[in-house]
Amino acid sequence: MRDAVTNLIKTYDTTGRYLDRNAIDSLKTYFDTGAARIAAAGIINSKAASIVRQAGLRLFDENPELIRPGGNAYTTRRYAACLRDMDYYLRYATYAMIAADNNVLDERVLQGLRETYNSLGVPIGPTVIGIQIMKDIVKEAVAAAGIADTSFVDVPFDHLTRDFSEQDL
Ligand SMILES: CCC1=C(C)/C(=C/C2=NC(=C\c3[nH]c(/C=C4\NC(=O)[C@H](C)[C@H]4CC)c(C)c3CCC(=O)O)/C(CCC(=O)O)=C2C)NC1=O
Repeated sequence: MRDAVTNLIKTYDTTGRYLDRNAIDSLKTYFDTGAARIAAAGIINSKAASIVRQAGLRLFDENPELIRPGGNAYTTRRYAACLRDMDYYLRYATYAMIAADNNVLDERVLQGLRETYNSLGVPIGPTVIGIQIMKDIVKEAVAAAGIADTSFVDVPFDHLTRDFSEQDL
């Protein structure tokens, strides 16, 4: 698992360099957005269950075939598994957002996931939509808390969906 700072230090240490202007600039960006990242994590923590529930409702409202007989989220067990997956994505996206590095997503979430989904017939397209809905809900909540630039919220969610989409050839 990596974060923005350890990652940068590793890069510079490999070549034995002091932290130059580029390093200082990227560190500055990281620390300048630190308070906003922490505030966003606090908001997600206090609303996580409701974010997941709301995103699920919106997803199934837009894709009702998922919860009909033959749909992958049909039956209580699979419906619950789907929301549990959404909860994983939200929690790990929060970790990545705090670390300002997507490595935790690659290592703990995405590795082998596509194979699992394919073998269980879990559809990737609606999963991507569900992740994007959660992103939108989080961004609204963060903006409502007075944080003007919420672009840092996009990064981990977009990483998850990009990885899913790229592999879904
Ligand atoms: C922390 C990292 C991590 C992830 C990401 C993870 C995902 C994950 N989701 C699974 C199943 C599942 N995932 C879904 C999800 C969905 N079905 C839909 O139609 C929707 C589009 C979608 C919800 C958005 C469903 C329904 C299952 C159960 C499938 C089955 O057992 O038939 C499984 C198979 C084993 C199980 O049921 O627990 C895994 C491993 N597990 C992990 O440890």
